[in-house]
Amino acid sequence: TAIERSKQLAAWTAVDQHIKPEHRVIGIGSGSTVPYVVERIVLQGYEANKDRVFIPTGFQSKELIISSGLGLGDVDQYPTIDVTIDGADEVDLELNCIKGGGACHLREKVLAEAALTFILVADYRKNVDYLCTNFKPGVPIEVVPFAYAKVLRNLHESLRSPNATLRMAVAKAGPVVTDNGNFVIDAPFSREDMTDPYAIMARIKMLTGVVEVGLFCHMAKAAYFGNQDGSVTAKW
Ligand code: DER
Repeated sequence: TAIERSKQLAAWTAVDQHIKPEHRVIGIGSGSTVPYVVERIVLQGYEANKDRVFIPTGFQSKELIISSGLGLGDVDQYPTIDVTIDGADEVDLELNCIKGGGACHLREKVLAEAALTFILVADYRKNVDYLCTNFKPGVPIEVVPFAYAKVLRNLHESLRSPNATLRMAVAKAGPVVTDNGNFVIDAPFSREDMTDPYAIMARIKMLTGVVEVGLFCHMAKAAYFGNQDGSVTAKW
């Protein structure tokens, strides 16, 4: 499909532009765009990858690294990463992004922060001027189960997100449970609130019980979007 092709375009361009032969520790994100990143890395060949370690951002990412035959590393062993490439749910004009559509944003943010270079790859739907434009569920927030109802109330009553909801699972009764054993709240915000996503992120982060917020502000060095016409848009 056009969307899958645009994901592949973005991913291949990012790998070609930002993974250098001397890079030994590479962070691998989560979602449906990142498999095209790994596809391009594998295409570089055994020789190029034999001394490299690839750090996962969760269960799906770890399985992708293993099934692709790439060397698996752990962020405990490699707390400094040369480059992390990850997907995004939306990216605004300043490269702030919403992440967590796949409920992986805690470990993703750890690897984004541990990376000397953090790169985003996405299809054209994610390329927006302001966050919460297309991505209607809003900002994913990982919370400890004990505190989810309290955090929901805080969002409804104090943080202008009256439609915030606990993310319910589809193939499992009850809420989504993250790789870290926590719940996820999705909190939509207005365009005006998303003119300063950092301020919103900081206020959410201070709510007791919040583990991590799916707003990655001032972290990405560049973002690549595949377009429907086969071109690639780069933002940096
Ligand atoms: O959950 C995540 O953070 C993913 O990276 C998500 O933001 C992007 O997923 P996609 O590549 O399947 O659109």
